[in-house]
Amino acid sequence: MDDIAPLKAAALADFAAAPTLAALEQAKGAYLGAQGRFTALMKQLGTLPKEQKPAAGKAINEAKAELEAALAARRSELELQAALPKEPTDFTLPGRRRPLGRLHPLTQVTEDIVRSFRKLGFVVADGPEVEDDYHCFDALNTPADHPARDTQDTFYLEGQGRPLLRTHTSSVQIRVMEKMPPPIRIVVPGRVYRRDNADATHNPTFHQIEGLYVDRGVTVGDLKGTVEFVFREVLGEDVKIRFRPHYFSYTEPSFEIDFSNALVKRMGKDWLEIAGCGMVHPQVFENVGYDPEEWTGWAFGFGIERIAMLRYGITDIRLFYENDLRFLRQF
Ligand code: 2U9
Repeated sequence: MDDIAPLKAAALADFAAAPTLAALEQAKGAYLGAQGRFTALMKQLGTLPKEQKPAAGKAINEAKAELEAALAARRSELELQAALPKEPTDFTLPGRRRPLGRLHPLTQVTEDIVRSFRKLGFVVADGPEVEDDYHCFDALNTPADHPARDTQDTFYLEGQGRPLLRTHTSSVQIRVMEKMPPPIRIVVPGRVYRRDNADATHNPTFHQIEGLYVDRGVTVGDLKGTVEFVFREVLGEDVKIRFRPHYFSYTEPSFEIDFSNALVKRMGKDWLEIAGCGMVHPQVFENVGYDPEEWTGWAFGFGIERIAMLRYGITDIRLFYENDLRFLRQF
């Protein structure tokens, strides 16, 4: 009986100290194998006087159960250790799999246009899609009786100050000029809303990119050169553009921009209308507190869907919004 406790303690210590599964199996053999020290102790049981056997047998069985439990615990500990990587793992390393998914074609076109304007020193500006009459229309010299302000053409929301969904991103340029003195060189990509009925080329929401350049002595020549540079980058070297006189309330003079390339020719046309632009109206400068005698500037606007449809030869605008993977996977 006196031998059990020290032997058990020695076995538990050896099991706990076994550094590997193999060492553990060896330690197990040393105590519980055929020639093991604990097995030898159990063999002594037969030599004991009859009255001592039950107590000694019980103590030995309890000790043996304890040793087997300790063995099992140490074994699973060592198995877990063996399964772990030998080197510490750096979870910040890039994965080996190719990135899943891709950017929507409208996002790709937007990023290409923005990248091109960045080369010329433009920065991106952003603003709210829920606007007020002032920033969307009044500040842009668009009078109260202008058709754009009709509830048939613009989405008005309920709430204080007659909020509306912006019909163009021009309200962002107004907000930037209200906050910052000239010179200004910004592009504003974003979603806009118009009460157009959905057909193959119109949708109640679409995306625009508009730009604004304000400095001293800015000319229509700067405008034309910039537009030409960007369209060549986005739609190809063979692109030609031309300006046609037009009317916008926020620019004077105003132009529509036509462009031409091999694709347009293949459509059986010489020119395709693609954007609008002009020199910022002096009244708009007055409205934001810029002196129109000191500052001149130009602005342009174009629809991103329209550019993307031309670039990829897409004939139905609704494909952009349906999230059909058979369509999206092609870009
Ligand atoms: C300020 C002053 C002037 C932005 C401009 C256009 C002409 C234009 C259309 C193109 C296709 C909208 O998406 S579309 O339907 N835009 O023709 N946009 S000038 O003029 C501005 C903007 C901001 C402060």
